[in-house]
Amino acid sequence: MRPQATERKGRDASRSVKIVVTGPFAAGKTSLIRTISEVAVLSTERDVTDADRVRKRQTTVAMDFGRITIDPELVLYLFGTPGQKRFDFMWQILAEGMLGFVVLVDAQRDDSIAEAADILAFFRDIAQVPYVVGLNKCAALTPADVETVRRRIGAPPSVRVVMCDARDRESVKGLLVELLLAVLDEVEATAAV
Ligand SMILES: Nc1nc2c(ncn2[C@@H]2O[C@H](COP(=O)(O)OP(=O)(O)OP(=O)(O)O)[C@@H](O)[C@H]2O)c(=O)[nH]1
Ligand SMILES: [Mg+2]
Repeated sequence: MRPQATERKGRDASRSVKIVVTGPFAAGKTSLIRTISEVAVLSTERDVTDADRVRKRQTTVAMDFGRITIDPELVLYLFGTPGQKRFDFMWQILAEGMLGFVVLVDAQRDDSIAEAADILAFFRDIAQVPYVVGLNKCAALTPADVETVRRRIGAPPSVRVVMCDARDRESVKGLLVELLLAVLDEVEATAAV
């Protein structure tokens, strides 16, 4: 799938791009988009009705949508996916036309890391676009743990794996900048061929 961008011509010419935030149930995807969005986030959260209810009362059932202006010429539209497997039909729909994606994981939980590996494999299969891995809830992680999580998720050494806090604006900004750098790396690599 080719990266897509729309360009508005004129005095305030700006480029808007689509970024997807995916990852397992309760990784912090909705929190991340709410933390960084400059507009009220459109969320589709409903009460959790299955066994996951002990972890969290509400879950995303379709998508989250937010927006962040990186500079006057670059606006990111952020789409958060549902985490629960029963809504995975939305993943492919939301991935359409994305420039890149973030895989967010609850780094405290083995099951979240295992699920993130499956989700990453799915997204890599449907879209050959740059991505970063965000390790949320990472207070107890050491640098060695980061490498262990990288291996378990199946991200190669060239992929940025970044500790983050989805509730902290600067941290989320840092993660998105890493994604944009990954996009630039790819542009440069393509130009060099
Ligand atoms: N400790 C900690 N808790 C967090 C962090 N980010 C989010 N949370 C909490 O973890 C839970 C994750 O919530 P969501 O943002 O709804 O997660 P989600 O990935 O959108 O979940 P689904 O849509 O259900 O897949 C919430 O209770 C948050 O308050 C973080 O960086 N650290
Ligand atoms: Mg959510």
